[in-house]
Formats: sequence, C-alpha cells, structure tokens
Amino acid sequence: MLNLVIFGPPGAGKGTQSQRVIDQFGLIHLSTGDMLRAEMASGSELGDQVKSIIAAGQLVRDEIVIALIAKRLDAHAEAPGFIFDGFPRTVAQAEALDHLLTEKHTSITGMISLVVPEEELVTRLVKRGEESGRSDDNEETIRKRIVEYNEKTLPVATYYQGQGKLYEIEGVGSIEEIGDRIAKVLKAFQAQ
Ligand code: B4P
Repeated sequence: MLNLVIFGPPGAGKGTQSQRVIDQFGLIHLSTGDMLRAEMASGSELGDQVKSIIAAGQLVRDEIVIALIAKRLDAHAEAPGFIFDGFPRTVAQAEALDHLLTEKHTSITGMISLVVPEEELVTRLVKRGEESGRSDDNEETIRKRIVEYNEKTLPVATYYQGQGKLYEIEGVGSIEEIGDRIAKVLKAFQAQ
C-alpha cells in the first residue's frame, strides 16, 4: 500500500495537491478538514460542537478526529492506499494513526511536507475567504491558526523525521510545478 501524509501550515496547498495525487495514483483521500466541514453543514451534534472551535482557529479534540479517521479506514478496507490530508495535526494523532495502520498490517510510506512562508499563506487564505466565505479564512483567525500550527502541529514533522519518512517540498510556485515535485517523490516510493 502507498500511504501518504500531506503536511504543511494552513493554506500550504494540502487539499489542492491531494486532488492531483488522487487523480494520478488512485489513492483514497481522507481530509479531516473536509470531514469536519461536512459535519458542520449537516447540523449534527458533532458539527455544532466543532463549529466555534474551527471559527476560533483552534484544533478540534484529538479523540474526535481520530474517531472520524478510524471509521473511514474501516470503510475502505480494500483501498490501494490513502492520502491523509490535514491529519495527523498533533503527535497524539500521529501515534494513533500508526496504531490504527499497524492493526491493518500496513504503515505510513512517507510524509510530504509543503514549505511555504507565512505571508504567502495569509495572502492565499484571505483570498480564499473572500471567495468562499469560510468562517476561519479571515486574517485574525488565519494568524491564530498559524500559531496553533507552530505550537502543536510542527512537532509531527519531527515525529516522522525520526522514522526517516519526512520529504520536504518547496510549496511556492504554480500548482503544476509543485505537483510535479511531489510526483517525483511518489514515483520513487513506487519504484522501491
Ligand atoms: P483544513 O481543511 O485542513 O485546511 P487548511 O489547512 O486551511 O488548508 P490546505 O493546506 O488544505 O490549503 P488548500 O489546498 O485549501 O483545516 C481547517 C480547520 O479544521 C483547522 O484549522 C482545524 O480547526 C480543523 N482541523 C482539520 N483537521 C484537524 C485535525 N486533524 N485535528 C484537529 N483539528 C483539525 O489551499 C489554500 C488556498 O491556497 C486555496 O485557495 C488554494 O487555491 C490556494 N493555493 C493552493 N496552492 C497554491 C499555489 N501553489 N499558489 C497559489 N495559491 C495556491
């Protein structure tokens, strides 16, 4: 199986590049951001619980996102592989993911980490906010999300680096250029 984590700060292009990887490599896309937004849109109890957390730029509780991922892994038992987008976002989530995959006799192949400077992130997300109206895409919340990322999420890169699985990719350039950089790494995985 090819199991990838696509990683980076808010607005790094994780969702954008995941779409290209799915098209090229046929992996199942598991985006915790999309799952949480679907819960909010459905008006479920869980959706109501997470709405204010996301609007404040904070991370949703580990137990909630781990349960969402576990459910999806079970639903796609025959998949050729997964791309985890926006998950894991804490070391506790990374440990839980390793545990879930070990139970399925598989593991993470590698982490693709998109490196993008902060001001570029803010510019991208403010623009998206103007177009989509997403409650967390305004400058004040974006800055909070970046602080939350630096404090709680960056250590996840160190976690995978310790396993020899971290691949850093320059995340500035056209969507195609970045996609080509990622595809080169993934083809090397497939050749192994
Ligand atoms: P996510 O949905 O994961 O969103 P993101 O980090 O904002 O975006 P991403 O990096 O995917 O950027 P995109 O491709 O869209 O998380 C939202 C919130 O959900 C979190 O803040 C948190 O509260 C919660 N959450 C999610 N997962 C969680 C977890 N595991 N644990 C706890 N809480 C969790 O690109 C952004 C913009 O840039 C787009 O408009 C795109 O068009 C543009 N863009 C992309 N590539 C570009 C390029 N090369 N050049 C110029 N623009 C580009």
